[in-house]
Amino acid sequence: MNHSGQPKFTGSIEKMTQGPLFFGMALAAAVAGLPSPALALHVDHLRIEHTARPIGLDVARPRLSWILAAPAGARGQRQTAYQIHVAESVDALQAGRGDLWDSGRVESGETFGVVYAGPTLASGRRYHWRVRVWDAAGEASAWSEPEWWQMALLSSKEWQAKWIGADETETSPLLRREFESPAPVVQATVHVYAIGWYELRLNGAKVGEQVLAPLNSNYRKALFYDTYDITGQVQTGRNAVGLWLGQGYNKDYSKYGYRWTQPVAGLVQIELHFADGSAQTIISDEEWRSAPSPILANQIYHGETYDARREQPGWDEPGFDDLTWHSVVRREVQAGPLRANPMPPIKVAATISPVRVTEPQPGVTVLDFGQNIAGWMRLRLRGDSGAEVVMRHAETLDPDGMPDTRTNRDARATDRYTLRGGGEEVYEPRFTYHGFRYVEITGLGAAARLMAAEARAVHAAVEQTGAFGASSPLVNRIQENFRWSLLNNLMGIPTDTAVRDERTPCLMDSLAVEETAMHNFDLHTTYGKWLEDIKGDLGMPPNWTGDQVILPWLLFRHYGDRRLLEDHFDNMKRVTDHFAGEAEQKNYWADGFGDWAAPNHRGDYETSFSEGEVVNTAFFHRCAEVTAEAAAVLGAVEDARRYRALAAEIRQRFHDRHHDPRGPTYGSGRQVTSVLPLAFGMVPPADRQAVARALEARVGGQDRGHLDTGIFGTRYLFEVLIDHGFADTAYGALTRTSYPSFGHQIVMGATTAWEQWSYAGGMQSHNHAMFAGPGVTFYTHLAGIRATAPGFREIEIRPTRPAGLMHASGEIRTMLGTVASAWDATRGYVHRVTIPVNATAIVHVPAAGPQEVWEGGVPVGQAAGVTYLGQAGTEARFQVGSGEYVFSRQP
Ligand code: RAM
Repeated sequence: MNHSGQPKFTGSIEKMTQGPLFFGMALAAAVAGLPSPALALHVDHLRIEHTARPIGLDVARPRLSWILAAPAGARGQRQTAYQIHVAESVDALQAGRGDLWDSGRVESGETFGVVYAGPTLASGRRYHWRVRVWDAAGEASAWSEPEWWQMALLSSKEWQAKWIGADETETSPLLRREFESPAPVVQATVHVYAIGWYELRLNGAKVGEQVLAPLNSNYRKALFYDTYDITGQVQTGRNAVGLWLGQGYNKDYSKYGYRWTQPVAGLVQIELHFADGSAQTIISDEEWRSAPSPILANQIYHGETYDARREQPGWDEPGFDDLTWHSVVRREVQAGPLRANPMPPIKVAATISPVRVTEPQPGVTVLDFGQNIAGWMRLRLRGDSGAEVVMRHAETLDPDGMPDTRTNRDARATDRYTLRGGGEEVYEPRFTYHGFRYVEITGLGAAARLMAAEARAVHAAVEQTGAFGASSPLVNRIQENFRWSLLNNLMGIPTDTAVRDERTPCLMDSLAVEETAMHNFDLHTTYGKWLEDIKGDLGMPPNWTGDQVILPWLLFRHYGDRRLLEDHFDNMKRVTDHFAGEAEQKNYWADGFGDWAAPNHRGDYETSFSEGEVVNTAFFHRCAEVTAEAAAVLGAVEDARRYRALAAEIRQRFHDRHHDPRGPTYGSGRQVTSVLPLAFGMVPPADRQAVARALEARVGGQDRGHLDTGIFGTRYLFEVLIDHGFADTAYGALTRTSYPSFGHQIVMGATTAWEQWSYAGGMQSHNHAMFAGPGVTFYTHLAGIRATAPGFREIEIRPTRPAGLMHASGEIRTMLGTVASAWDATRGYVHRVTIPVNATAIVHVPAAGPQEVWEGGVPVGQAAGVTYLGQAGTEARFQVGSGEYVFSRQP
């Protein structure tokens, strides 16, 4: 746990020792060898379709992006033109040729969303590219370092591989074949997909670092296959490829999830390329052989049973005798088309040692890993052949120190390992995962000695792009808990919980936290894939189904992704129209989940519903507004008008039906009934302040300074209060330590966000992401970083300074580069701000006028590149361009 108050990258424990990653990037770039040290921009962070060096890209007209860094001290820098070279070899690039595509000099400030416009890209081909730019003064940068990408199989016809499996009674079969590589390969690639989970092996080693692959997805729509570069692993002469299959999201997975009904099967296609230009393809087919594996049972919820005595050493190496193995079974698979996986795969992100080991009962060892995670344990053992060790996972302990598995519900979360004997053995499961902090191990003793135990935290390997820290250890721990719950629930889909027998696609849970997630992690491609999964599902009310309307808009705002908005626009309209069509008949979804999981002492399903109609009407309104905004961006004038009119109608109806002028409140007057109308602009402007005051009175009075909200009220409560001048009340509720509050959870030992405010109940996981919604407010309001134009091209830096908070800092790596804001009021007021090249910002400084403000050690009037814009109440506003700034109040 780190309470230093500085931004810390804690999503991965292994990275925890690193300091802030992004401050000083410009400086580093300046040192990293600019040819003309004085002024030129530095081009870095080249991405294609938002991905670094994708090995399997199946976008026909991919989009390119880069990030610019200005030399230290430079201000107001921007790009005025760019040039892109794409070539079929690095040598061509280095010889100065974009032999496939040379964009020529393009007068443009665009650094992302630049569409490749060269000749048609070919399947499996690797392309090399580089960029240079011209800055505001017309100075050319050096060319960037060369980067590359590789295309996937662009048409399903190019898949020659056949679906193969084993006898249906095999829970986790091994499949293998050998092949010959007649000459050294210059490029070797493998594409793989499986029904169930797979581990791919080549010549005795695992291919890639992925676990729990392939991704869970809406299988009716798309199967996302993985591609690996195996150039270094293929040897001239004999090779062996092995495919190990597990059950994954099979028929025993929740009926609310995307699941398979067919038995496990795999699809493998290896492409070898040789120096003479020839190629060879090896596929999964009847030539493969199969056998049972040491995994005797595996199930996503219940765990894995592994008998190491049944290992077949060498099965994935050439020369292994597979005479006793069986022929594989050909399978016919009816499912959506195969597509290249666009999102970061699932990996082991951290390896954690136990912080405490106890023996609450004789023969029972309990490990505490100090952090609630999703994943499994890795054991090192020595002992006798046939001895069995059993691991039971839990989030909590009972008063006697034994695992309390109540929150697992029907997930048995138990892994069993039978020792091979004769030396050290290492085991970690492959085809299951658990949500846990504690593990009970039984079976240890003379016959099975534990040499080491580590927890392996597993999630989609998203990049960390945000950091937040403040002077309050409690707020920092809340931030930490939010991050962990988000990561623990980021697999192929955002899941509800990693713990019990669910882990399903809950659009409502995701909707409540997507902005927080995007401020902390790079979710561009992950959410793009998620939108493909959920597009067109119309079964639920707006606060669930509305995710597919609102998320494209959030992605457009955060990443400036216009193509995604275009791609989803028709669906956004369709879903909003669908809501309009069913609103009356469904009584405005009065029975919907509403402000799900507001404080309720029982913490169970029946008592978790609240304020269905208010919440769903608010989200219906939000969908109409967002659709109108998207229409305006895309130039669909008539649609913009129509959805604005719909939003106005919804507001009117909402007002007529729910407004109580005496409050002034809406409906029951519970917090969420004011929070959402204020957050979503449903309150007539003239009434806003009065409604906010009534909300503040409710929080401070009847609710004794506590929140009284479920996932949506909690998402917006704090920022609505802050935006209306009640920062102290907001901060008070945020930092309460009595029930119901995040602080209460933390006092009770929480290292992740919980499903309910109460500790125990009928439906109470301690590892749910859905309450992490206020995390975005840490960035937007406490650190004060807000995008006022899509993709952070325009930024407002306007921190809130509630009583009791002495400093706060946030950094976000945006499409343009790092935005940072760190203020400190411990002595006077100092505010450090970093604005990336190509962006402009308005910075608010608490001062009665510019005469009170200094920047960079001089009166602000003398500071380069800072323009006073006027006062906003007690704050002076300044316009700045890119660069680093240090504002302070007159010393
Ligand atoms: C449970 C989930 C989730 C919620 C639904 C309604 O199944 O855990 O959090 O979205 O209920």
